[in-house]
Amino acid sequence: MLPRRTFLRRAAAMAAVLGLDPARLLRAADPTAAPISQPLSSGARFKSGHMLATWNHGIASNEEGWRQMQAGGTALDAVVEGTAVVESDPTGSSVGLGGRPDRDGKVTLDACVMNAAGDAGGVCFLEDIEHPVRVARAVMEDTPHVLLAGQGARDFAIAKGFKTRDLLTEDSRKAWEEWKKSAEYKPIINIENHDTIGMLAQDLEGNLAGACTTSGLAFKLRGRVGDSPIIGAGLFVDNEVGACTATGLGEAVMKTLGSFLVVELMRQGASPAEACLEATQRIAARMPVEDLQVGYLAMDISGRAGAHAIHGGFNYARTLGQRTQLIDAPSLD
Ligand code: SD4
Repeated sequence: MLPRRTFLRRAAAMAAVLGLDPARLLRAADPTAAPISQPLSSGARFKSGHMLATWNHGIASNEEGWRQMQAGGTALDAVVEGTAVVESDPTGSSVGLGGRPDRDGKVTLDACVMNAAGDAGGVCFLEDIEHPVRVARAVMEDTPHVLLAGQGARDFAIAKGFKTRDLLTEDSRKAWEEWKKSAEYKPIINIENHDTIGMLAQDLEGNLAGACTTSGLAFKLRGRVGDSPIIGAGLFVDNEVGACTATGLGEAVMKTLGSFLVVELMRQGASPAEACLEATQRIAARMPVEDLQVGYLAMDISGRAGAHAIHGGFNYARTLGQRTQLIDAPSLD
């Protein structure tokens, strides 16, 4: 007998060839199959608190997220305040304060959030505000829009009471001066530059939320925006299925709409690990990947987690109830 997932995939492919509605074919062929819009993979909704956050700094994010949930906060509170901790850490060289500047020496920030209702907010090319993730939340909650950019995002943040500050630390300024000596425009790709925080949470009610925040590629062309504030690319949350976030070279993630892809694969029955693997393979099939890194991190509503990267070196923090582990993601290498 075919494994259920293989059966479902083949049935869907067959439906496409025959020009049929795959959901109807699945129901006709397998009376136990859920409609295609329902999660096929999951069991019961997990309700004990589950958080995933990219890279080593994810531990600090999850600790704050756990505090938020213990105090009655939602998954959204957990991811916003969890990632805000990393935004304030001056040692993180690709998030918030201390983030590496663009090639003109300016720190420009990208972030987005998504909640269990499917609401979304983001900011991109934002300057002088330490917590873009909180501004992204305000865009979601207090405007009819999804994404504010540049000066407009900065004006909005100030109107909302956010204070401005210089985000270029001495360390970042020195790194920029060193980079300028090479006199050749080349952004540093993420294999070494590891701090973008993508965080996913499922709260004690079983609801999902996600946040992603970054200063993007070091020494990028001024005005460049990556995947991190783009819903579906750097982050996607569907409270009926699961959530995914991305880290790495944003251009590769945007061209394949990676986080949306991972959630849709989970909807069709893939586990978080299988979906992340397939999304990295999708990139590798379309472009040379020797010099680029992308990592995907995902959870589903039944409490399963998974990750996959193009190259080794991507890790993430997982908190399940009170237990936190730092886990190395598998890679295509
Ligand atoms: C970007 N995806 O701006 C971000 C960078 C990143 O860890 O993830 N760094 O392309």
